Amino acid sequence: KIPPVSYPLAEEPAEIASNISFHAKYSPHFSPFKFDPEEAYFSTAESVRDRLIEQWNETYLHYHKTDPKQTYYLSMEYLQGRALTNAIGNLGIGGAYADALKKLGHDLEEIVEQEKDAALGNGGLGRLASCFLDSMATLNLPAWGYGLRYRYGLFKQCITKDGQEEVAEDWLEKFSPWEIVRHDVTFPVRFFGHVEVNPSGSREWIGGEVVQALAYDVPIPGYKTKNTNSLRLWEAKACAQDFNLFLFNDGQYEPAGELHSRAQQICAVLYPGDATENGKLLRLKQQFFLCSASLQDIIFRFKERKDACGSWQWSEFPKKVAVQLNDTHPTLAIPELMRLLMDEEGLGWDEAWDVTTKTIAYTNHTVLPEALEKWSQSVMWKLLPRHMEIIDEIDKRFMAMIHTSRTDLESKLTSMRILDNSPQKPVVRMANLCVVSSHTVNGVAQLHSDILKSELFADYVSIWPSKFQNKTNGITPRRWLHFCSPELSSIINKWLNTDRWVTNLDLLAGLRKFADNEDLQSEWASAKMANKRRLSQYILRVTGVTVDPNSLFDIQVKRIHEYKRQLLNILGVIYRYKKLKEMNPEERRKTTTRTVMIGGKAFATYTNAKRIVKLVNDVGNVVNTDPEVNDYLKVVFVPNYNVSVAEMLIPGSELSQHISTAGMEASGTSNMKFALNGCLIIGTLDGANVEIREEIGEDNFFLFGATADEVPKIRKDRENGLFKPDPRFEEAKQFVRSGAFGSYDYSPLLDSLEGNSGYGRGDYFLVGHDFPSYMDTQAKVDEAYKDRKRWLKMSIMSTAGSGKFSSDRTIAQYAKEIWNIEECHVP
Ligand code: DL6
Repeated sequence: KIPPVSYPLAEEPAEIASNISFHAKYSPHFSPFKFDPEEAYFSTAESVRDRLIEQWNETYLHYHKTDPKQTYYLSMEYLQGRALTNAIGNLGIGGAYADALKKLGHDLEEIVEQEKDAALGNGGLGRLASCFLDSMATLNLPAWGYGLRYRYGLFKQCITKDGQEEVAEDWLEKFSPWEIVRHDVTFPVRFFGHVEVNPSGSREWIGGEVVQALAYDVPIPGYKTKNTNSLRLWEAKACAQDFNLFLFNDGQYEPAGELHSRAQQICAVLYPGDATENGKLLRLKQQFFLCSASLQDIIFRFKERKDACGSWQWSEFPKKVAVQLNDTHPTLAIPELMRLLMDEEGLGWDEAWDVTTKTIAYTNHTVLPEALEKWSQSVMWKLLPRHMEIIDEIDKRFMAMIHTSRTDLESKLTSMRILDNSPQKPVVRMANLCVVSSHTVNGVAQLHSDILKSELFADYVSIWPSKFQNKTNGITPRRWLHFCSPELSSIINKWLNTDRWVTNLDLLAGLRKFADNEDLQSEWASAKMANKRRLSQYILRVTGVTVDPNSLFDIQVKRIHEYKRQLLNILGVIYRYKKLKEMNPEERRKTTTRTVMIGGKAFATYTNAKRIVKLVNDVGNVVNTDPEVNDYLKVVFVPNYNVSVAEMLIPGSELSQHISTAGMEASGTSNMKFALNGCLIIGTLDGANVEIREEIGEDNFFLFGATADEVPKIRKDRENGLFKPDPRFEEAKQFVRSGAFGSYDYSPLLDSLEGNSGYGRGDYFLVGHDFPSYMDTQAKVDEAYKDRKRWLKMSIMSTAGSGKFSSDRTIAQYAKEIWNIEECHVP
């Protein structure tokens, strides 16, 4: 036991200032003689971490003592963003810290800006995982996040004259004050090798190479509660004995450290390119590394707690452990749990299968065929021979079940099987493995879950009808309103006469009755204007473009993808620009002035997405420097979109675009963040838009475009030559082809919108089909914006209708309907 420590964790600003100074003086990371904003950030963060550690230790002990059932969320991605504002906000000490820093000659807002985003994810899926962690802690749920500690997370996007350039982002350049390295928590993880049969008949995976998984814990505080959970991130390390001193002393430096450098590669990069065989192998290694280390840890904890109470049985495991797979990336948890139970713990197949299927649940986040993971069987046999034996056996038993009890499905078996043995490319279908082996499968918005049941997983539904659920996504109201827009948050407190909406978002509905109130509208407008001014300054700083805070701020920020249709947005802007140029000054003055902001990263090898980034930048360069038009339209590409940039953009937004081809966006979560901040949505009936529109009311949502049901027929008609393009669409494309935005050859991008059929041709994403209704709806937006009272009412109604989209609601549903866990409040 550690003896008592005399280091008071203070409440008063003067004492907090002394805590911060303590770290500035004694931190081994910096000179004790200077205290610039960066050093002030690190010492502030370290002083906050002290508090988190206190709560985190108490939480661990409480869970250990009470031994509740716990959830383990396995995710290859977390987009945590910055932690300081969130931590002091959740601890309820933001004001005291601001005052303490003032005493030390610093400004909290400036200090917060020093922190680098932890970007260990790509987009919505990773940010969802981070919102879930916040809600799990806030709801006092005994839960852990497990992930990987990538050395380089998501790349930094630089915009050059050629478009997007990717640069490695070193979030650990100095160090992260939020993680606690756990030298006491390590597990071996094996790759390659072979399987041997022991005299007893049991199977053993041996040989190959073994790396150590070392835990780094990031405390996750709940809002105004002592419960502080853990995000455990694994790093791969080789052992000292793997360093070949003999070779090193012989001058063979690289071979001497080969195993070390191979271990380091595992967590070097988030989503290493997988075009090469090496790249594929590395990704698979990452996935297995996460699954194996996490399950060994989970089993260790289960046994430790059980052993302390006397005799126990493995059938109790699912009563203490719920494992949630965040998409198929951690699918290998299934065969790894089977292996650990059978080969290490000595269970038979049936018992191990029973435990595994009662423990594991799977969330699907996409229906896009290219995103449904399939791993080459030969790569899997090489890297994970024992797991392939297990997967093969699961596949055989599934087939046997169909042959004996569901002969009506035999004709579907080829596509339902886990193994696709087609001779050209035998693969393992990870989604099928998840569906067969999980007790619950869920989609992330009602429409998406319906599509899973009626299309992607329809054949399985007839076998296991109750396995399939919907859990509409949500976002944490703390980060996405309370902390990122303090002005709007205070207005809501005032009009609702409570701040309880921060943990009970349904209370926002109470704003509805004031939506017409002129006083509220005027306060609302000033808060929005303050946020727009702040955003304008940011835009000027990062792009050099001056934007008018009185213009309509129209924002689309998300990963760049053809199905998300940033191309529809920019073609609409191009048409608007052309019309503005054709108008006389009097006509121009009557238009609604807009600032269109588009941001997002394109995957490094996704050529059409990168062309879209370039096009938006080229359009911006022309429009923003055109003196005839630039008082009425500005086009800004916001570089390096990430969580902290979102926290600046979303509060300042008035219109945001969620315009994916219907049926293709599983949910979307930025739509929820924008609506919560009183931003109106122009969108298709896709993903969670459907539910957002239901909640905030049809009159407050600018709807356009084909519905998911209509899409197949529209594509078919087009194949049959029945598509008649709108003249406005043709004019916009022609304008780009004419070279109006420079000499770059956009024809491959525009050609994808021509022709009759095919993915990547024939306008698969229906930009042309939806263009006219999009433009007509944009004209309605322009009209609505001119009516200030109406717009403000719609804005208030958007916030008021956002209660459903709290991740607290989503997580409460997971806890009750999938995990069967209960709150375990640290007293
Ligand atoms: O569920 C979180 C998020 C959804 O909001 C998005 O609609 C969905 O595209 C995303 N899915 C993924 C999965 N991989 N892919 N592609 O990122 O999940």
